[in-house]
Amino acid sequence: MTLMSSYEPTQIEPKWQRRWAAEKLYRTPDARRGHGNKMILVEFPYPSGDLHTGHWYAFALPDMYARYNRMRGYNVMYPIGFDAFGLPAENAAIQRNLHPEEWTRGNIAKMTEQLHSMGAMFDWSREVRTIDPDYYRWTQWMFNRMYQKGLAYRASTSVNWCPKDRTVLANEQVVDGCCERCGTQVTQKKLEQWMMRITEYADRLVDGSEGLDWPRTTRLAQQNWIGRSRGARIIWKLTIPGQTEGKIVETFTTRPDTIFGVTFLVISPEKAKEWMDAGWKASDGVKEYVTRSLRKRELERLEGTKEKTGVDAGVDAVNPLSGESIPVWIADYVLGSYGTGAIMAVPAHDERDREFATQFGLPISDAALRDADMIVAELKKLNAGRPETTYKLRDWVISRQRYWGVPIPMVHCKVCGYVPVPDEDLPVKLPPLEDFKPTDDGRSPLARATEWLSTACPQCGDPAQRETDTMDTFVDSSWYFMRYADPKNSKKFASPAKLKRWMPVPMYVGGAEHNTMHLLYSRFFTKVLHDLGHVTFDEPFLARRNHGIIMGPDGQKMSKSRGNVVDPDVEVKKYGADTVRMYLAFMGPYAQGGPWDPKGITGVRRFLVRVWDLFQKPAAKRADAVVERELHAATKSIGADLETLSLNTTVSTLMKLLNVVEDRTSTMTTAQRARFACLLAPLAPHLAEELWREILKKKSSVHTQSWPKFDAALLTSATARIPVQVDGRVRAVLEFASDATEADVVAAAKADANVARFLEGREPSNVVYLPGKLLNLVIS
Ligand code: ANZ
Ligand code: ZN
Repeated sequence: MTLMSSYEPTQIEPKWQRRWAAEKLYRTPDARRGHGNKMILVEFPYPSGDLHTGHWYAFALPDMYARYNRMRGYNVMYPIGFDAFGLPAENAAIQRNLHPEEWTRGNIAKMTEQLHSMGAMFDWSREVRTIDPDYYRWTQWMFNRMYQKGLAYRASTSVNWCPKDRTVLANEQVVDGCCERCGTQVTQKKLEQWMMRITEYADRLVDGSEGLDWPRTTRLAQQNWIGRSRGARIIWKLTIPGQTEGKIVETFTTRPDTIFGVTFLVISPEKAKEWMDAGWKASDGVKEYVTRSLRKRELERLEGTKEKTGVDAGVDAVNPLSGESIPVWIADYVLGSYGTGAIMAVPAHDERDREFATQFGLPISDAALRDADMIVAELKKLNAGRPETTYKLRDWVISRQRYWGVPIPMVHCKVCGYVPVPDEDLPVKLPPLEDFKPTDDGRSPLARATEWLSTACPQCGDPAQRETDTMDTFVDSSWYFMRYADPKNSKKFASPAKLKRWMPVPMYVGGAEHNTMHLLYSRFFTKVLHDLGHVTFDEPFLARRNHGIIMGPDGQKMSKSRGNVVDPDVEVKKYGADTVRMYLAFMGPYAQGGPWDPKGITGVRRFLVRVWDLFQKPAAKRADAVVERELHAATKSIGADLETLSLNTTVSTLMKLLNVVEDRTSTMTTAQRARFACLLAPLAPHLAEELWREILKKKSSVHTQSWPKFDAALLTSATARIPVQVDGRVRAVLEFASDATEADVVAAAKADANVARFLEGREPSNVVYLPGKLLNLVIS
């Protein structure tokens, strides 16, 4: 009698984590003969200080996919790193009276330890941290390449300004008019900023997204964000009282076919202001209206429910095709920043125009629609218009007036203007600064690093000053995945040979919140590097899958104030990492996420205990046919489900398999156990390894095994057609239930008339039976 030990993940798991590290089991070579490379990418975490269930969901589940791919024969890289610059770290540091560097590095250390408890196949030797000068040197180098090509430039623009964080925000970081980070209402401010010319890539970013294996919602989100509209620009001659002839206004429309239904034009308050600045003598009413509307935020102006406001400009325009004279109005439902900042109003076809016309008693015309192409051709002939495409996308403002970021590698010289820091002088290291807090005047705190600040102009040698703005952290994360291919390279951001081996990324798993910014910026960077000849691909991520969000047990977003936070460290202590992993997989479709269910996790834990107990029993001598068929079926369906990240069904399939085993024989042959351990390996890597090496006494890791093969013929139906031979010659083909035993098959064969004829009453000297496949009765 053997003494049964109990399942103790707290002992098993750290043991294997140490062994795997010592054996360098998850080090990924740049190439492995006969194995294709596959980088399975997850979004590298922001070192907030604590690994939460969301991180587990984001990393432990793709780890199953990564492990499965490895067992399928790929040389899989599952890399990890830290996106470690940025505002939240800086704000947290200010709150705690710490330096951001101290805070960030401490968090990285803590999170690294927590990540180890997950038992994921991360290749830590390739870790990338955006705050390491060895990394951001290349972020700066890329900035310089873009500067050389005019893709990075400086311009004075009206920017989103968060008065609380005292920094510029990208449009993408403004949600409902408020700062995405702190919720404060964002204001507009005119500032000189460094920008990236992403608009130059607008068309390619739209068109390139079509061919990607991405969720449709993600592709649509990008397309909407870029907001390409095809239409026409139309030029209208104006009659302005008291002014000379020759003035015009241009409108942008997506509906040139409606031109005969135009009953008035509307210009934005911004356009009106432009006219006034250029000498237009507007009435007091107009002046008052323009001043008032320019104070409103864009968002308020767009809200459809509010009453429309406007004022007659006292100017007339001439329809270039009908010759009709129509009034020009000023209204703030027309935006200054889109199209030409002026529209032709067609109240018969456009909702907003109709509301406006009704409110102000302007005419509505029922003129027929025309053919859009013909209209545009006619306008072109008259020099009164042309086809035009507009975009909602704006150039990317990358300047931040904050400390904790990559310094923009520029020097300002009184003589030469802005001069890039030469490549050989990179990185421009972030100076250690005691007082790193932001200032109210919008000057970057780096201006206080007086010693660092003054330098010589790289061009003329005169005393000059360094740029004090730092880069938006989205720049840092726009290329990190490439660095994984060659993380230690000091000559290039990555060698072309290694990039070729690993890029583009075949599978990128992450959160839907990155649908626009991060994914769009990474695509932009990749296209730029491609055009400059540094990489051979121009899309970084061939496939993308989004994961859902884990809610608290109450179905609400986890938050400390609600008291519904599930701490993975606590769960791991209670149940073990394998249980937490498998439970997260089990809870529902990966793209959906859902609420944490304390009962659900105990169910998964019970399952693993049963697996453990099963392996404590002696192995069977002979394979049970039903168990065998179920194993084949499970091998097939778990494989197919892992392939598509349908992780919840992989767990239920394993549970079903275990039920069958327990119902039939409560054990398996040694060979069947080995296959079972392999099926378990991606989901519960520690337990599978324990069963594999300690109970089955195998030398090499279960994680380096091949995924078991399944026999499709066994699965096609519940019955099998088995050829029956007598002395190697087929004498009958008989149908059996797939779980028929050898004895069943032999008995039925003997009873078959034709088989009996060849047996001539003799007892076979030997019986060869290949389960479910063939029976040979040997008589001679
Ligand atoms: C005439 C017309 C008739 C229009 C019709 C639409 C429907 P998207 O698709 O978003 O690009 N528009 C143009 N510039 C604008 C601005 N600065 N502020 C507010 N509205 C503006 O929208 C393009 C349409 O939005 C344009 O086509 C214009 O109205 C309006 F039956 O022109 B349309
Ligand atoms: Zn100079």
